[in-house]
Amino acid sequence: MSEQENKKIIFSGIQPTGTFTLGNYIGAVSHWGKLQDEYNCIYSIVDMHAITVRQDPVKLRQHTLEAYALIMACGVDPKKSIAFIQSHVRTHAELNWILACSTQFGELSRMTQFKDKSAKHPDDINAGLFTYPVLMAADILAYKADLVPVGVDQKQHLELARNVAQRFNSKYGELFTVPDAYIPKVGAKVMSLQDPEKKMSKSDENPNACIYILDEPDVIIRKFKRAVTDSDSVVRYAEDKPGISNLMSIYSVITGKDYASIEREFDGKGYGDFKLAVGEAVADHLKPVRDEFARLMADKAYLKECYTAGAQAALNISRKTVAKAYRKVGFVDSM
Ligand code: AQP
Repeated sequence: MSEQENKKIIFSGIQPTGTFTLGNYIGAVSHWGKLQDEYNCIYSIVDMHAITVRQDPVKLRQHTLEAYALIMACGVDPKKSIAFIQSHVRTHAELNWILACSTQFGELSRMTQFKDKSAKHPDDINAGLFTYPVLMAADILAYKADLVPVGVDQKQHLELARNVAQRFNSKYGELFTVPDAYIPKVGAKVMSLQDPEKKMSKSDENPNACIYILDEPDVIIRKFKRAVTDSDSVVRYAEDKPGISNLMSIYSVITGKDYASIEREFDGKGYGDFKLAVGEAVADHLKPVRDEFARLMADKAYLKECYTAGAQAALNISRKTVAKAYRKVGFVDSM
């Protein structure tokens, strides 16, 4: 990343908990590349967040490398942005502790992701799952990010990061930038293809519920054909048609067409034609991502070079913030 002081800073992260879904792509990662010229962008594969849910260590290592290659395949250029793996940069864990001491138990208890994930993993409601939003605040505040591109599901965590930043600043004096969410207008919450009341999630146990961005074209088309819709057969965006509305928002983001022109395009045609069109459009759109991913994964040495340089650049920025935070809370200088 070139040091351009006048540009705003963007931070965003993604967990290496599996291959990215179309939800991760449309809601977050597809925007990352486009933001690189206008902003100073910092992107992270947040492996420390991933272990709040039990992971197979071998798979986590593999998914982390793949996630790094995937963000590049989706448009992140490590020469324009800082792109790194979270556990490589010690300052995230250091700042996490400082911020944890400015976060209230009550506010963490209100986080819906904690409630959802504890219900999903009742045998492993660990402290890390509870304090996940504090680490996320550290990720963002360490770089004094102005903007955080996220899907709607992360809005509550971002609000908490804002509160923690403000609380720290008023207790100890100005240090952190209070970040704003950067939420896409369409596609901020892509829903499951099998249960359109639920968001599409990497870790969904039903593979038909998600489009993974590395799925083969025939798999993508088949999953869209099986998508749950309603008993009506009119392609129309409406609150009482969550399945069709979800497919319409996906089609709209991928093709750039608005809802009115999609309704005209499929006027008099059934759901079958529409689902096929969505499947084909998504499969075509993702082809270059799949090709670039395969090319990058074949060159592990280059990936390593990129994530090593990214971690060094991230550390250079964030250690200054952590050093200031340590001073402000009253820790004695170590050297
Ligand atoms: N369905 C979605 N629609 C729009 N945006 C989404 N995001 C996630 N799901 C959708 C956005 O993707 C970014 C990275 O998310 P993450 O991996 O850090 O965590 P997550 O939100 O918990 O994503 P998943 O896919 O649901 O992962 P698992 O299954 O492991 O919990 C975020 O910006 C998020 O808003």
